[in-house]
Amino acid sequence: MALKETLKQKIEEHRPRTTKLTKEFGKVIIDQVTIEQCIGGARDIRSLVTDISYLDPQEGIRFRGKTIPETFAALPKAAGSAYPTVESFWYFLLTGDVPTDAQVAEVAAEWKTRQAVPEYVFTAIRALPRDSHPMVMLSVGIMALQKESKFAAFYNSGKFNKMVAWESVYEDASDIVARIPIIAAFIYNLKYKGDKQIAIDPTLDMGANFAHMIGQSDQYKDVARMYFILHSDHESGNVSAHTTHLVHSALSDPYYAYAAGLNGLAGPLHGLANQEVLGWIMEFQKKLNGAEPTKENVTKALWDTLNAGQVVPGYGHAVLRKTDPRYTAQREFCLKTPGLKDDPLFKLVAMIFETAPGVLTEHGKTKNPWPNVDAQSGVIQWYYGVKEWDFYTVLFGVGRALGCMANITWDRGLGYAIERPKSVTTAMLEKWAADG
Ligand code: NMX
Ligand code: MLT
Repeated sequence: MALKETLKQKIEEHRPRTTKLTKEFGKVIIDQVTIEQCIGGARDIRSLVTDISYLDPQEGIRFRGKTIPETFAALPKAAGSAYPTVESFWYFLLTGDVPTDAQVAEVAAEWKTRQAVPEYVFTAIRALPRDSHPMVMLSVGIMALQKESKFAAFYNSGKFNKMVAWESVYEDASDIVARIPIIAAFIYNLKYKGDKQIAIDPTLDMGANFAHMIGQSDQYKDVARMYFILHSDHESGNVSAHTTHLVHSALSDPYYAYAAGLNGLAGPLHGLANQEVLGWIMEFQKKLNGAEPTKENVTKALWDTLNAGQVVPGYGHAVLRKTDPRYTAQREFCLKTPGLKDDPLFKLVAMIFETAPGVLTEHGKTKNPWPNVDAQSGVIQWYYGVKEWDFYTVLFGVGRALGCMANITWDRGLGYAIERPKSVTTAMLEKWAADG
């Protein structure tokens, strides 16, 4: 059965569960809210629902119930590779089923029909100053594409129907995931390669084609596949996924919603941290002035950062309380890749891994002194020659599209309401505080 048909069946089977929970058990209490949470970024309040992924503070992410190693092991692999295709992962995220080779081939063929990006999108990006941040370019590219929205067209058709609205979200979502790597590669070549663009190779899967379009080696194909899958989803409360969900809850179409999500991803406490990590390392190396990095000078650099009131990029997390398994997956990729495991930058990042948790624990502020996904990702890009670190968050944004688009397809399928939490005033908090 084709992906959309399978999804239709899954959504229809799932709907009664959501309806029953709302109608029969709607008043069951699953959490309470403290003043600290109200002021402190709604941390840990259980108020979002998704079945696409779940983040356990100790274990890390599970995609559709599978850990990262289980996901990589279960999915059909790209030809000649130990890594799954992004296409197979997309099928899995949307349906929860491990696809057959034939189902993966169908998704790949479908993406080929969706890949072509209209020229006006490139014109809009080219019109920006060349020193605009690549995340601005990506966000503009997605916004420019909005006029293609099938969901917006359906909404404006006069035939809008909540029961089938998810189908046009699925269409937009599939267009976005198929096109975003093409836009990202265009931005890369525009900004860093003198606008020497490389055409799509229609014989390649998404990750391999991205590698080809940014002029990369064969080895980078697996980097792209791994990278996009690892960055795809991190349950629903993170800034990019939550923003996408929130904006789409107003029935803004997937283009508006994901451009908003990308704008959140561009924050230094979120996706921009991967660029900040490389910036931090380069600054550190500059100060070393040719000397060898040691545990002592790394410790000093970490304290200098903390004493300057800055955060150590790539460390800490709002939910995780252990090393991020996405960090571990990338570290293992480095360790098993000849050349990369002996690379000086990898060695330095490994030394930061040995040092930073102790320093952060002694500093005593962060609830999680362990590395997150961003602490390791730049090293791999750097090694393969993608040294333009302000591009790294764009790579995150290509991967995150998979999770955000799968989530809002299900949001519409299950008819989730417009998101509208209630705010209170400081005086109200003070009164509740005084009342105990
Ligand atoms: N370095 C220094 N201080 C930190 C760090 C860090 N890496 N992480 C947290 N803190 C501080 C934080 O600023 C806060 O200080 P204050 O009380 O003065 O406001 C205190 O520790 C408590 O924060 P937490 O409750 O541990 O963390 P929170 O949930 O608020 O924030 C992050 C989570 C991820 C925003 C935070 O750990 C951070 O800023 N990390 C560095 C940036 C980063 O790597 N972000 C990427 C996250 C993953 N991603 O890709 O999105
Ligand atoms: C993410 O992947 O979105 C980050 O780890 C941040 C988060 O989960 O809050």
